[in-house]
Amino acid sequence: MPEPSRPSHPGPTRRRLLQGTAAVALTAAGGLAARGLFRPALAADTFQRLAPAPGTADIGGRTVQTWRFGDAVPGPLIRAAAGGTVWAQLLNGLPDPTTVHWHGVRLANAMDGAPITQTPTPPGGSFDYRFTVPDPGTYFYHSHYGMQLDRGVYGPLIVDDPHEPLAYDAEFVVVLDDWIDGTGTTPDAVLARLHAGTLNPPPMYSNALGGQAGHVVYPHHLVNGRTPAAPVTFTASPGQRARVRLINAASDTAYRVALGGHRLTVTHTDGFPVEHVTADTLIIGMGERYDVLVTLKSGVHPLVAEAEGKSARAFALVRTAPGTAPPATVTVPELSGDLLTLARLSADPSVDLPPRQPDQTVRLYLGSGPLGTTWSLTNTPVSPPAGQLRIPVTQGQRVRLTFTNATQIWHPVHLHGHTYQVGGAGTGPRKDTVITRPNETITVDLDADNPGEWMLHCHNLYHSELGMMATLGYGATPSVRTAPLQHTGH
Ligand SMILES: [Cu+2]
Repeated sequence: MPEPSRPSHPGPTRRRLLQGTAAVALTAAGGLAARGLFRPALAADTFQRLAPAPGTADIGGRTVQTWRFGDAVPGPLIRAAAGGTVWAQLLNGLPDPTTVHWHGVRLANAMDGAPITQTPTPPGGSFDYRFTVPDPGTYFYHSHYGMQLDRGVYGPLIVDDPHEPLAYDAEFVVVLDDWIDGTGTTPDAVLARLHAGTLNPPPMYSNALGGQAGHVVYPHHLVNGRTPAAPVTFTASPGQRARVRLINAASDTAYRVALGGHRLTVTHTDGFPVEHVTADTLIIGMGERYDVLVTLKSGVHPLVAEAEGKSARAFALVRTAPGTAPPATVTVPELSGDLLTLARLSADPSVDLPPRQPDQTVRLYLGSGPLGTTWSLTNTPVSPPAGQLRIPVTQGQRVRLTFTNATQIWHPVHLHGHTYQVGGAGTGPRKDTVITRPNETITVDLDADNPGEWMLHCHNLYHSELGMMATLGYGATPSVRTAPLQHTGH
């Protein structure tokens, strides 16, 4: 089992949570918003029934046929307190097998919902996920089977800190997604074309990630399941401080996020606190999360998430006063303002890894086959080995991984069950998903303290399904049942 929860010492910039009450409201539009002085839910344990099934979803302006949890996209908000237990009962109503992965959570290996550590639950079958959530933060859950994530099989997961050091009045949970399912094609059909080399090469729009932006031209980009045609509205009062929890649940799109007329104070990434830094805008890759604080001005403000390098946008509104809402096409100067970079982020000292030299360094290379029809994550820059790479580690080791991107497109590299520190102990942020740009090498350190077999993969779902994945496993050989990783063709 994982170590107990990390200590949460309030830093000098933190304030005790003010006393008060809050009502977490699910708006009619499907948005997740809070009103009034915010106090996190402190129920230690939570139960949720998750019943993924085919059906329709109203994404704002159009209804699509898709696969999703419940009757809406995203799935239900699951909320627990750190140290508590999440019990989620999966009832598979899909025509394919499925699993539920708890992205970013340092949980017991058997509960990870990866198809390598559990037999995917067949159609009509059920599976009980029951695990402790040790670390507070912003997470999400999603199917880890085939292309189901890029349909709509995902939802937000918030782990509250019983000793929350931040003070804020409102909370907005903002789930971003690129949407193509039910619009005349499916993610599986797009994947098949990418694999066959018949997908048009991605346009090379200028973007801050370098190289190609993504492969898929999505007809819609969503905030909490809504297109810009019928956006979610988050409500609060002027002068209130809102905590915005940003989750990128997309499969092939990074978003550049800004709130018109406001600066963002970045407090967390991937659930873990960072030393506070302000910026006008930030880029969030697939699988990443950012928490930001904003002190809200009076008015109706555009919350925009530009699809980086794709000339499209997701859009929502933040309303603190009566008035006319800005159109979805409104110019937001912050988008071209002060952009947060990874180099500006450092972990809050309370979550720094202890100083230590790595016991083992593993150099990894992100590569691609001809025309991007296959993708790889290997330990050699040439002639990828046959089969999937398994990285053996020993419990108690400090492990250093380097990711060298030898492709023309960026990759968000995600490790299950662990939160590494970018740049090594005492330097960058703690993260479980890190953007690696073309020709860039990113170094991360982790403590091998959670035994099992864990997936390490690109969180571009098209890349991971076409081979850009490996496993990090404890011991010389797998100690648990493992299965082939790929499920293309479903
Ligand atoms: Cu990738």
